[in-house]
Amino acid sequence: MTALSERALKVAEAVSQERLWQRHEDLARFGATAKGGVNRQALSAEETEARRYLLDVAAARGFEAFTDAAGNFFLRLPGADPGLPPVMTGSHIDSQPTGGRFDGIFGVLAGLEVLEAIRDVGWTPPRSIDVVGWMNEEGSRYAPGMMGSETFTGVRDLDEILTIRDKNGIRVCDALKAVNDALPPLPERPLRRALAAYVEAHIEQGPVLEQRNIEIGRVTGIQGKQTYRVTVIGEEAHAGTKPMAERRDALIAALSMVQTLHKLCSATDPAVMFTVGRFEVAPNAPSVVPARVDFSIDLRHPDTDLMRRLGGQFATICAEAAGPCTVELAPLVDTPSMTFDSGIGARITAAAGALGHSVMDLPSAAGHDARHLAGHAPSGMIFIPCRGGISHHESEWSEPAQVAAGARVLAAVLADLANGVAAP
Ligand code: HGY
Ligand code: MN
Ligand code: MN
Repeated sequence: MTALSERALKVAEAVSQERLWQRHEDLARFGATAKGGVNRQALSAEETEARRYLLDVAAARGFEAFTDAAGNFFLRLPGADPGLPPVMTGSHIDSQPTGGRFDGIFGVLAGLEVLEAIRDVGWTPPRSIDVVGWMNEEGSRYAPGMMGSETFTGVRDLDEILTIRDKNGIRVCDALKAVNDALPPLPERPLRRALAAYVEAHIEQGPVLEQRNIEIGRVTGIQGKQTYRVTVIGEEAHAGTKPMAERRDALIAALSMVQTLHKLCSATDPAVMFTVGRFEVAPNAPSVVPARVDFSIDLRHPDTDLMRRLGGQFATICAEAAGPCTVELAPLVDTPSMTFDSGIGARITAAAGALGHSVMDLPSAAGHDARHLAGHAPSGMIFIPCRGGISHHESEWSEPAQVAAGARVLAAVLADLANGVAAP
């Protein structure tokens, strides 16, 4: 049984629910939407101001701040022995266009609260603790998502991501330069830095904890995910004069592809998650036969082999449904189902119990940067409930007590990891 140290309990008790909740209120201002959510796109002006806010808070508490070539940012509580690999926590501050106030940001603010609690108890751990804000986790403005954590861990090359463009043609490197130019200059540290451990706190983005009335989730792993970009090419024509039989209508072909793929995925297994979230028609004019359709595919399943067998059929299905049009299916992401380090998981369960919180094991249906950190250092995730399991929605919500409970468990786990000179 992993016992909790007195030190860990003391740090956890120093977590301030009021301070942590106020920071959530403050951060929700950056990209606030009329319906109470946030639209804080990766490397946007809104994210820049959110970074500024966090840098100011860190500076006021004497924490160090730095970045890396991928645009991740780090807030550090320096440890007594700078030569030891740090313990890392954090998540992302970018959001979906109709995002909520907690997805990603809870993990960053809970990590920052842990640094403040450690400062408040006047302790300097042997290991430094870094709070990271991963660049472009959501993949909304720039696809694919998780660019920052994938580049940090070497899953993706830096050169590959820097030239990716958003729908306005702005490259990642240009957007990143604008962010860096707008903020106080930060030291840059290398990618792939050694870490002693990584622990990410996040809302569940599902209904299980709330339905079971459980306060803390020890995340066992993350299901597999494949994403694709599909481009269907037809030909513009006059809506009034071009005979239907002679048209190369990209919309009709794309709809046939989506319907066929959706039917296959729905019939394969109830746990298959198939989503076409982006569907762009060009020239998108009422009296012009569509000449081009670009759409996204997001496919997920806990069984990697099943997911890959299914995804492996998509190119043929799209080609068969193309009719007089042409189609290109470009794979973007293919990440297998993964499980987290059992040692870190055991510490999460022990900390929750020692702090008097109910806890259960559960897998994550949503993706997280932690999946990539798991191949870099012993990693784990802590979940808190969110109302109705709703996320990627402006009504996403968690209560102050739930947010504080997650931060206390995170504090206890990080304190013990940072106190251990021997790697966990
Ligand atoms: O899509 C995901 O699973 C994550 O919330 N970005
Ligand atoms: Mn997230
Ligand atoms: Mn998300």
